[in-house]
This record gives sequence, structure tokens and C-alpha cells, in this order.
Amino acid sequence: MEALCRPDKTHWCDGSEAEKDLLTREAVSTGEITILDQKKLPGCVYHRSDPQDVARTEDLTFICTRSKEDAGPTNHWMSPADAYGKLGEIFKDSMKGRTMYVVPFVMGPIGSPHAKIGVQITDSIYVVLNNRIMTRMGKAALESLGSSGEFTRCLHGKADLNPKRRFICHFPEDNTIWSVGSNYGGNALLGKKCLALRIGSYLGKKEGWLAEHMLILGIEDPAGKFHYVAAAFPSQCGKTNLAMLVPPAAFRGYKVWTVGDDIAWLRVGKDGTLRAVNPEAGFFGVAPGTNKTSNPNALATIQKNTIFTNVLLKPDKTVWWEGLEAPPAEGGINWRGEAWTPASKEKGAHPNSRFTAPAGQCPSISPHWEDPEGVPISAIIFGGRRASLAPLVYETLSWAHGTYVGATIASETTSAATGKTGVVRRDPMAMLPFCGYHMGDYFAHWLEMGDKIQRPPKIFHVDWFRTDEEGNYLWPGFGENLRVLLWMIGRVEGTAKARKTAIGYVPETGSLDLSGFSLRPGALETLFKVDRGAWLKEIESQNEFFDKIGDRLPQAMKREQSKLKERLERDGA
Ligand code: GTP
Ligand code: SPV
Ligand code: MN
Repeated sequence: MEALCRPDKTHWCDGSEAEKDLLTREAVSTGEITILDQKKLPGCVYHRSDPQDVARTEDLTFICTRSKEDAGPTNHWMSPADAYGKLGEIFKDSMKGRTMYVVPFVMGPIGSPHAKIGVQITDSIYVVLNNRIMTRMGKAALESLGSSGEFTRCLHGKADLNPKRRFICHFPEDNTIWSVGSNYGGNALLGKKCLALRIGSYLGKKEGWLAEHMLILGIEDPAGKFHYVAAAFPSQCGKTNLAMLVPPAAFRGYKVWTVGDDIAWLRVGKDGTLRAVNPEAGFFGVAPGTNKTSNPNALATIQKNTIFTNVLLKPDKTVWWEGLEAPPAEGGINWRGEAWTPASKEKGAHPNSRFTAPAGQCPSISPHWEDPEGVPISAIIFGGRRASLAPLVYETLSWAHGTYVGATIASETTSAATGKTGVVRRDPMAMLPFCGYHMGDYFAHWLEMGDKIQRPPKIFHVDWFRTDEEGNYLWPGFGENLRVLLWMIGRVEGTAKARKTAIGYVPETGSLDLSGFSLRPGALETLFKVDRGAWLKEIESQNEFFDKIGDRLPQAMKREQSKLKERLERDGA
């Protein structure tokens, strides 16, 4: 890699504090990062990306398998030879005048049988400092690897950050990732979406486990009883917020514990339960909208040792974003690096601006978040951001039905990826941008996993984003989502009542605890209505997606769909 990229020097990262200080000083000297007020925000720094490099670029993301068919119809594909050739040209001499950093890292708790090792080469200090938070990085990782172990080879370079020369390529058959031309989170922190999801999902298929775009949380009831839940929502659809939920006043005796906010690795445990491990060590969370009411745990987490990216930099060297608190009267420097005042048309923070913070700093972090065997999952939740159709919550009828429901999630696109936002698209299991192999084979793998779990979790669907005709949310969301989680736990324990409908079980009137709380008139009826006509239309529109998957779509998916159609036609709603 040195011979290819020709760096001036190479630095092997040990992950020490001294190294962090050295890299921080170096990055400050070039303007790559700014030190924030160390009294108010100790250990915190600020970074602004190139304005053309503030989100994942799905169009420039490729799965490079030898056979195009294996990448499947939902991924962009390049042949390995073309990809190595094309990217090799861009990498060539690209680190002249720069330092090459070699970053060994572990995804998952060190020593856990679930953990995977990677080594990322990069010419970005910003990336090294982020990886330092997001993974277990440095000496411990190298020791964990030993002299002969398997690891994912990750090559990353900024090159000239030109989107025309930007490619994020995955070579699952070589356990290799090459990413060039972007310094943005999901494109550049290769342990995250590239390794833990795209390569991870491929390894999971091969080795019999699942790599999922899911948060993991624990719920402790007043008697001290625990249940763990894993939930898949597409990017910017509420994983971090749900993972850090604070119970509303009426539920003071309950506690929600955060295990992970973005990725879950799921395996069948020795006890026959489905076990979940968070492969990450930090949160790369959405800043806008985060405040002391919506997510007090996130706000507390990011008071120290945090990297703020593309938010507003205030003159007092603190940070601000839309939805944090009243805009700073004195303005600041916006995400584009321009002077900004509350009267400016441009946003202060980019809608996809982010914080990077150590998970261990979160007040709600679970005491079990680094358990090597993972936590046992009682319920899996699928959801999306969709203004109408699905009830607030429903329980699926079986693992196969749940797999079908996950496979057919649709959600509005968000600013986490470049391109138009607010467009409804199919995002199966919230993995459309992250599945490293053929989507039809992925569905088949989900079905096979169901057969292997002796004590399978129940599968639910939620939508926190239902709106009325004026576009107002019908459900307040955030902390109030606990009411829905508790209904699910009640279903798992056999105590919560449900009404069977054509689409699955919905809460029986009165079984969703609405104490100390009121919704607008008519909201509850809308939130739980099963609109037969709309569902029949939905089934039609799923076919377009199923046709795209082609002949690797498992028969069981079509079967579940026809059973749903039959139930709708027979029973109405
Ligand atoms: P990624 O990090 O991109 O994978 O996103 P995420 O799924 O973790 O999303 P996050 O929790 O950061 O939420 C994204 C946006 O959804 C923020 O603007 C939140 O304010 C909003 N949001 C989260 N939970 C809720 C909810 O329950 N109701 C409503 N209406 N909005 C929510
Ligand atoms: C997402 O887009 O789903 C994220 C942010 O979690 S990134 O890590 O950049 O992919
Ligand atoms: Mn994500």
C-alpha cells in the first residue's frame, strides 16, 4: 500500500492518549479540526467537511464480487479487476506529502467470540480520531489479532475529495474494502457500514449469523426484570433516539438501557436465544433535533471527548444545531464555513451533521453492553418513516411473516445519503444500502436463521411518523415510545391483549398504556386503523420490488404476501 500511495511517512497507531494529543495538534495546525472551549466541552473538537462530502454516496458504493449476480439487483456492482484498477489509479501517489496511518481495530468486545478484526489504512487524521471512538483501536487490537489471524483489509484515502473520483468498493470474496475520495462517516470509517454491515452481512451468511442495521436496548421493569429488543429503522429514522429513551413521568419505575444505536450482530446463543452484540464502541449520531427534551442521554453523552462534524461553530467555541435550543444571538460559522446569523437562509448545521462520542459516556449505557456473548433478544422491531398505512404498532404472526414484513419496509429517504429526501422507497430490513450480497439470498438467510433459533423473538412493526392531513405527527414519539415497547414486552410475556387483524395483532383497546397522556381527538383511531384498500394497493406496489429481486426471492416471501392478501380479502380489516 505504501508503494501504491507513496506517503511521506507511515504511522502505526497504538491508540494511546499521547498519540491522540499528537494527532490532534497536527490536525489543528492544518485547520482540519478546531479545538472547542475546553472548560465547557473538555476533550471536544470540531470538524467541517468539504461541503460536497457530508453524507453517504450510495451511487458510488459498489459490491465487487466476481459474479455480478452475487451482488444482486439492489447493489451497484463492479468487477474486482475493474475496481482494483480504477481505484488503484486514484490511490496512486495520492498520499504524497501526507502521512499514512495504520489503524488496527476490533469490532465487538475484545475477546468476544462475535468480534471481528480489521486494519484500516488512511491518510485522514479525522478518520483516525473517529475510529478511536467508534472502534476498539490500536495496541489492544493488534494483540488481539496476533501474528496469523484473519482480518478485513481496509484501505482509505481522501485523494482530492472530488465526487467524480470517489468510490466505496467492497470485495467480500477478498475480505477487503477500498474507499477513496470521501472523508464522510459511513464512506470513510470503514469499520462501520463497510465492515460491520456490508462485509459483516456477507460473513454472516457464510458463517450463520446476521449483521443488521439495528439498535439494541434493554428494558428493566420496576421489579428488576429485563427484556432486550433490537430495532431496524432506516438511516435518520430514530434508532439513536429509541436506544436512549427516557421513560415519561407515568413510567418512573422503568429504566431503558442502551446497548447499541446503529448496528447489531445477531447469533444463536448456547441457550437457544437470539443474542445481540453491538460491534461499535461509540455513537456517530445525528445532531439536529437532539436536545434536552428529545434525547437528554445523547446530550449528556456529548459533553466531553466528542467530535462535532458540520454543526454551527459559535464565537465562544461551543457548538449549536437546529433544534438544540434557541439560536445563538451572536450567530457563528455555519457548516459551509460561512458567517451565519439566525436571519440567514442557509441552515447553521447540515441536516446530516453528526457527533462522535464514546458509548461508555452515555448515562443510560447498559452494564451488559460489552458482554462477550451478547444480550438475549425478546423482540425484533422493523419500522420506517411513512406518513400513512401501517398502524403505530402491530405484531407479526410468525418468524416467516415477520421476515416478509421486514423485507417490505418502505421509508422516506433522508439526508443521511446524497440525493432527493422524502422519497418513499423500499428499504428491506433498513439494509438496502448495507446488504453486501444478493437481497434474495439475504431474505433466504433470514428465514433459515428463524429455523435455528429455539427461542425466537417475536417480530413487530412500528411507524412513529404517521401524520394527519396537515402533516402533523399523530404520535408524539421519543419517550412516549416506551408505551409501545411495554405492549410488546406484554405480548412476549403473554399479558398484553391484542386484536387479530388481517395484517397481524394490534393492541386491544386499553392494552396500550396511555396513562398521564392525551392524544388529539381521532388520532388513536387513525393510528390503529387497518385500511383494507390501502393495504391491497401496498401489496401491488411490493410486487414491483419483488420482481426486481428476481428468481432468488424465496417462495416464502410470495407465500406470506398471498396469505396476507387472502386475509385482507376474506376478513376485511
Ligand atoms: P442513523 O444514525 O442515520 O442511522 O439514524 P438513526 O436511525 O439513529 O436516527 P436518529 O435517532 O438520529 O433520528 C433521526 C431523526 O428522527 C431526528 O431528527 C429525530 O429527531 C427524529 N426522531 C427520532 N425518534 C423520533 C420519534 O419517535 N418521533 C418523531 N416524530 N421523530 C423522531
Ligand atoms: C447511516 O447513514 O445510517 C448512519 C450514518 O448511521 S453513516 O455511518 O455515515 O452511515
Ligand atoms: Mn445508521
